[in-house]
Amino acid sequence: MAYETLIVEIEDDVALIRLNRPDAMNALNSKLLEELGDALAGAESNDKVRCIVLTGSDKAFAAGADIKEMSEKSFVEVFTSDLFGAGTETMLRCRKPIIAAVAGYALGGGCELAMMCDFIIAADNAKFGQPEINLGVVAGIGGTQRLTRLVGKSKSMDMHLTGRFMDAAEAERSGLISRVVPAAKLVPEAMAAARKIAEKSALATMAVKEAVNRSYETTLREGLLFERRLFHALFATEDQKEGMNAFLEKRQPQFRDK
Ligand code: CO8
Repeated sequence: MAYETLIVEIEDDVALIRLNRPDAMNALNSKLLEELGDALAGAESNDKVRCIVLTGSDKAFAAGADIKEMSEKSFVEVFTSDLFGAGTETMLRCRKPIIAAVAGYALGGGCELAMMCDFIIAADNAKFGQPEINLGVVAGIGGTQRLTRLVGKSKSMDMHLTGRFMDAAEAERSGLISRVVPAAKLVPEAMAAARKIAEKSALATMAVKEAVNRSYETTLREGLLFERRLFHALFATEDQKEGMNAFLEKRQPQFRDK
């Protein structure tokens, strides 16, 4: 399907979704978020897709919500339309793993979008920030909550209150991202990680997502119980037998998502 604000390619079991508003540093407007929701729903229901990579350009993953689009809106308009709320829901519901591949700016809603993915691989030129304070507002799609959980209160407060940017090295040190790679290798590296995930049993990758995400929502005791039950439940699958037998027989497993 052709989109106005995205380029979507499917290759080797991986959907590569590229944000594509080059004139506006990939700022997130309603159209882009609507199309992103559609592309993610399409990837989720497509049997040929086992993992998703979300990326931008080499200059910007996304420089935030579209300031031009929202600057004149009233409280009633943003409240009643649930501005950006619905557009991001599909991403949170997606059961297939999503990797954010971030080069350049990931600011405001762009940083929040990256944090909504399952993990972030960044180019060495990446810059993360929550500069909404400079616009007289605060983050609105999870920045105060997710950044705080990822990097801790002190650094999160620093980022939100000063509006400063964090480079890739600081982001890796702080736990915001999983790895830093040279800018030219960003998409190949993210695609390689996605292909590796695509080789696993989808039953196990879904279980990983559910269990890790649950750690944000519940107590340690409940989370440990949830994880143990998922572990037990996977013994009802053919893929568990295949995975363990393949190890014992010193061969590669052939998972069938059964
Ligand atoms: N919105 C709209 N247009 C943008 C945005 C944006 N967020 N960011 C950049 N652009 C546009 C610029 O206006 C410019 O367009 P034009 O050429 O037509 O003037 C073009 O992109 C290139 O930008 P610059 O000339 O500014 O490029 P620089 O290299 O000088 O600077 C920066 C790049 C640092 C990224 C700079 O553009 C910048 O600071 N952008 C704004 C960053 C920002 O404040 N982001 C936060 C936005 S608010 C937000 O994300 C809230 C999310 C939660 C909403 C939830 C609602 C419920």
